[in-house]
Amino acid sequence: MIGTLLFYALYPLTRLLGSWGSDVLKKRLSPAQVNGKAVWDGVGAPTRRFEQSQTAPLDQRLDPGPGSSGEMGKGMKAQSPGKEGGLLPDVDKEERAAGLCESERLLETDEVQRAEMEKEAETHDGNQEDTVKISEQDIQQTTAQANVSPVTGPQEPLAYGDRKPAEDDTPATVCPLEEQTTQLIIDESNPSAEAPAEEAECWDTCVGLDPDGASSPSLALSFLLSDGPTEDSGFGHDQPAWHFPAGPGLAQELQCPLWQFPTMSYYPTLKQADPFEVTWRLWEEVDEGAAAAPLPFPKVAFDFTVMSYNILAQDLLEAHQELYTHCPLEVLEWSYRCSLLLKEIQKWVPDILCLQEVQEDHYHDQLHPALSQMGYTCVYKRRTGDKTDGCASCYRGDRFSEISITALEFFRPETELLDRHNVGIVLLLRPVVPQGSKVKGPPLCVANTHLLFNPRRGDVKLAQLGVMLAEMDSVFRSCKAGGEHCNVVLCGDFNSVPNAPLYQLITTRQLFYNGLPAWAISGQENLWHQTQCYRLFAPLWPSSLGIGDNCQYTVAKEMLESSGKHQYSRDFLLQLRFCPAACVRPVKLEQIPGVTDDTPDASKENQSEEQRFRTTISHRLDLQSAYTHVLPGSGQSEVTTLHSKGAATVDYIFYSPKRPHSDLKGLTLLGCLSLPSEDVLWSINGLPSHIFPSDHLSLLTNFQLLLDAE
Ligand code: KL2
Repeated sequence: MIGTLLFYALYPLTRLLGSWGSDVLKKRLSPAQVNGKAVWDGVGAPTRRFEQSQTAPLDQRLDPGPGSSGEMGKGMKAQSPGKEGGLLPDVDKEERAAGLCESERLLETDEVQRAEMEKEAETHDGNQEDTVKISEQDIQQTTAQANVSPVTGPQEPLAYGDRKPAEDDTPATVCPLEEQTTQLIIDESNPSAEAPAEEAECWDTCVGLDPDGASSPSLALSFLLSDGPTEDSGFGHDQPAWHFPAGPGLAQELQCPLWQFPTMSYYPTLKQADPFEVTWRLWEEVDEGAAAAPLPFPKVAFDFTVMSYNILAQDLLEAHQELYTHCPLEVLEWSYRCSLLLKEIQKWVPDILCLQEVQEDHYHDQLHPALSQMGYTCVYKRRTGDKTDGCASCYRGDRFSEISITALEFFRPETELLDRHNVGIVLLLRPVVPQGSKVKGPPLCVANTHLLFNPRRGDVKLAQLGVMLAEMDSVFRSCKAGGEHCNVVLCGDFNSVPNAPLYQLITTRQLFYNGLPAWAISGQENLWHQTQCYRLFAPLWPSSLGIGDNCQYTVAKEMLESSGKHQYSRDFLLQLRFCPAACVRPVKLEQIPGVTDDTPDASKENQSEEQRFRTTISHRLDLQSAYTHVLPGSGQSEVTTLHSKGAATVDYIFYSPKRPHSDLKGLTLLGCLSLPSEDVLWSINGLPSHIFPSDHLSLLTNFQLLLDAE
């Protein structure tokens, strides 16, 4: 600690003195040389060392090189102790400070001793090689670490364990890695072997850097620092996991000092560390396919992947900053998050991509252009109201063609319950089968939504889901009418936890909701202690919505849209005939013969309310979740979203599964990208992070669809 403080206090001083001293020296002395080339002597512009093969004859290496090196050679002679005795102590000091190698010092002798020196230098040749070998060791270490640890810059993710770059890490103190790399390439041409420790130190202290960066670009920086996501295109068969290379200390390596005290180093000595990888998300195969009964006729499989991802709209992030206090500021910047996000999409290249919280300007400015370039066709639907985000559903044009698109708005001014501005998109796609193939892919309905967040308004969420399911059902039925079976995928952020009533409606097709507290529908919060709470009673939504309690359109959608003013259907009003309010005759009601003179007959009231109103909602789509929501082994809950206030699963990919004996109907789940537990996510600093760009994780599944091969 004290040493470090001393270092900070003395280092600038020594640099100042050093630079002053060097100016003085430069006027009188030429820089030290090795192999006929100037070497950096601790001050001034550094130059490259060991450019030529260390096995080249010494005299060749001692030949003055082109340009100034000849002059330097002469200058070097002037440094001989005999001629510049007065400067000797300074030179020695400078040498020590620069930590010049033994071989260099040998070269700094009188010309008279040259022949002798040549001989001696030859004996030191091995040492030079050793020096290089050490440098190679360091190189390997450096490159290994560079390979396992991403760059500290804002565009690259940092792996867990890496030091966050200090805010005052100015470029001046950071060693340009490309230059370092160049040095490494040069040195790599030499065979390596073990070398004494002092030689290693010598290399460390003597190594020079090309000031111009005029170095071989043959080893790209991006290669050294590249991480999995950028390199691996195509769906992760080569690398079926979410690999985050990690390793100790690249950040420290990047702090390559221009000079350091031989005996005291601010920078910890590097320990040889084997590179290691940390895998946060694994691709998990699902054995569903094996369980499926073999079909008696030839079939063709069409595999496709689906990603659902709430990407966290920047405006929402800024509106709820209190949720992200655990995050370093740079991971909250849109430019940083956007680049991570695109890398993630590029890594997995899902065939279908359902995004939520897509901010409109970001969609138009960055996401849509980038996704189009990746081969996606996209449909965007912004939320109604003031919020600037919405949903985007994209599909790869080479895998699917479009049959129809429906953008849904859940806000219905005529329906009190549907007064929130959430939206959804329903696509009807057809798989693209290889050209010349006789088979026709069956249609696939892909629905994407982001339901209302408000944990207390489960009633609104249910109604929004009802609208979504009705549209999907309509698409399903129109396919059926055309003689085709439509497979279904429903994904998005449902703002409801697994097995809560809303989830149960989706997966069990039915929900008895009468009397349920509204907060219980989504399960986000437990407000059971509240004495007063809003409860759900039948009917949940009015018939004027045009959607029955079976989540099907009751009237043709077109009719409903054209008859905008139509409020209550006859059937709905008939249900109200004998309700308690209707049986009480208003005191001031004018009596009109044949119209208001008939008092409601209470004897007809024997029909209970439950009989008159169905207290359940249901739907007809066969849906199940691709994820199980618990981690195998530990049994811990999977988490799809996490921020300062909590973590939960609220994102899902539901699909219509292939049932036994269902011929070609249904999808087979082949695999999922695993989700972590909350503990694991907090161990990597929560969300968003240098690894994951949103406060949600992406969900990724692989499905198989069978086509008749006839
Ligand atoms: O939970 V979310 O985040 O699925 O990631 O969906 C909503 C919330 C999103 C869209 O409305 O905005 C977030 N407290 C915390 N988060 C909120 C709040 C709130 N009061 N309101 C909206 N969101």
